Amino acid sequence: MVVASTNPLKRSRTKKTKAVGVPTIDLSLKNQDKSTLLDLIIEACQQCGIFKVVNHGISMDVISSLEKNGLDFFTLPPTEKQIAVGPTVSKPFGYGFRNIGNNGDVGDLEYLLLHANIHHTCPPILSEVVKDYVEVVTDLTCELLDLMAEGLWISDKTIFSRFIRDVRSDSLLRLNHYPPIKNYDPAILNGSGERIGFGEHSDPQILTILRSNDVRGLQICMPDGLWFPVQPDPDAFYVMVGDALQVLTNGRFESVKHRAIANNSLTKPRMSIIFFGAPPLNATISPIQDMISPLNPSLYEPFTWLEYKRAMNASRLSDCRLNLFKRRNQ
Ligand code: GA4
Repeated sequence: MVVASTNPLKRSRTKKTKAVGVPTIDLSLKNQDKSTLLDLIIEACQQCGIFKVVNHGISMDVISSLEKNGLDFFTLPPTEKQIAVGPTVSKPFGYGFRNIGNNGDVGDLEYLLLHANIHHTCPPILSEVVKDYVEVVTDLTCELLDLMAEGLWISDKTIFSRFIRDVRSDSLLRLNHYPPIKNYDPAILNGSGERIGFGEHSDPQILTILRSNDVRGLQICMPDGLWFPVQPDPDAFYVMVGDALQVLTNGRFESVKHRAIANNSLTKPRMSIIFFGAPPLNATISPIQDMISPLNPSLYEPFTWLEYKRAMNASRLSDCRLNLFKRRNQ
């Protein structure tokens, strides 16, 4: 919902309205009132860095098949999960449990991290359903990025989506499985005593497309630092601006800090399926020309996606990696 008001989720420098909660974008508007759709998308990206997409056109069969096969995978005994992944898959890809990244982050979850374009990172028992899902979610990501470019009045409408369409794109797919509560592990309580499923962070990539079952857990950080719970909606996708899109738009869009609270259900697992649309490793990321002017000089030094990944892999989840690439002389 976007309303005229005085506070929450404010991010833009120039906006007269401010968003409350997570805006919903009805993608079917593209056939009826495209200019309203473009305005709503830009408003959502500028003010919140997150929106929910309904009427996205992705078949529920493709989503349910991946969800079912994913849940079956996580139900396997631990040794069989490793066997199903196969011996050739190496970190960070494959099956993970509790440990996130290389630098001591932990959460109450298990996961599969797959490369969207390097097929051997996917357990063979999931490869068909993953392939189908990646195909449709890539199309949705690119459609949204093209709408963003158009809404920003950028003449080259595929300037963002070309990174994702590139066959060398470093896009990822992640299945996060948050088990129902069994016992409390004190190591996963954060400083405020909350049980954490996946700690606070912004996504490093260009665009994130998240779908979860109907178990709650996702939260976004408001400008005042408070956490706002995002209602689960299995029929919709949540779209989040990533760090690379923040740089490409020269800070006009801001990546959204989010986290997942550990599952509070006694019986039902939470499962999220997350696509991270990323550039190829050798792509240079810097503010695009249309976003730079004497009044809006470039805020970031150019970097390659590989350099950004190195910075990520050396950091903790909650670190702000973009600070490393901010221009200092302004
Ligand atoms: C957050 C977004 C994606 O899940 C991810 C994560 C990655 C990982 O799990 O290996 C990172 C994290 C994520 C950013 C900082 C580093 C790297 C864990 C971590 C502590 C796959 C990604 O691309 O960056």
